[in-house]
Amino acid sequence: MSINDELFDAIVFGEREAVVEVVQAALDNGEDLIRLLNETMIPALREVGNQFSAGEIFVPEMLVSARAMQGGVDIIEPIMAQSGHEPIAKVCIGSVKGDLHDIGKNLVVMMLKGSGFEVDDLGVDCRIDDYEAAVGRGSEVVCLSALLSTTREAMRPVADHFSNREEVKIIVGGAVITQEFADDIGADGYGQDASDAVRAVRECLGLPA
Ligand code: B1M
Repeated sequence: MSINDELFDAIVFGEREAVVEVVQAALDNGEDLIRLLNETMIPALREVGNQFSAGEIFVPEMLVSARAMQGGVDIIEPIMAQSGHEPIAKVCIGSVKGDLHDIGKNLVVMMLKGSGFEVDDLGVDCRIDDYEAAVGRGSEVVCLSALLSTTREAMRPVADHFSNREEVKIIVGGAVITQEFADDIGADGYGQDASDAVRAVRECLGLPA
């Protein structure tokens, strides 16, 4: 069994210790961790989602897989987050009100930090007040993440709240978000995945790609 198959199965079956072991070994061997993340770890969680949709597994199994995945992300995060430069700008990010999914958001945090931004991570189930407080702490960009069709509408009041403040930019993303939706709620940008989120943040601040 290849290291990729082993890691894929360990996430699907929720074996956190095995995930940690394989990712640590990959790190020690100097493997490309971003590739491992994109080509093995994220597809493994997609498979978990497919099994959930098909009624083959239920929320507890999804949760165990998510914890196993996070075990691997926790190893990758500090390596990716080292940018070694003065922060380009401060941004905040949170999963919107009612949304408890945070793995994708954590990957966006990782990529933003690795690209030189200071990130105020607000966690999950964030209200307008949480974003407002982060802007008060100096965030120039408010990043919103949503994974559920039922929670994406929670982005709209946040975008409305900041709509007449030119200095605060709004970037949205997550599996249920599209460019059309971003335009519809008046967001300043949309990121399709974690690296595209960095592109969108840079663009809304007028920074070169
Ligand atoms: Co949930 N869940 N879940 N879940 N879960 C999904 C999202 C689902 C698609 C599964 C399915 O049905 N196939 C489905 C949503 C359907 C829909 O609304 N369209 C779903 C559901 C229904 C639910 C519950 C309602 C289930 C229930 O209770 N009956 C419930 C809701 C809880 C809540 O939030 N209130 C629920 C709960 C959970 C767990 C807690 C068990 C767990 C989350 C644990 C955690 O996050 N700590 C969980 C999981 C693990 C999933 C799946 C399997 C995996 C999500 C994930 O982490 N993906 C998911 C199925 C799937 O994704 N196919 C599913 C990997 C991650 C790297 O991708 O988060 O998309 P993603 O992030 C990407 C991009 O979206 C983007 O970049 C990331 C990296 O590329 N991105 C941004 C994200 N944020 C961004 C912000 C940006 C830009 C890009 O700019 C600001």
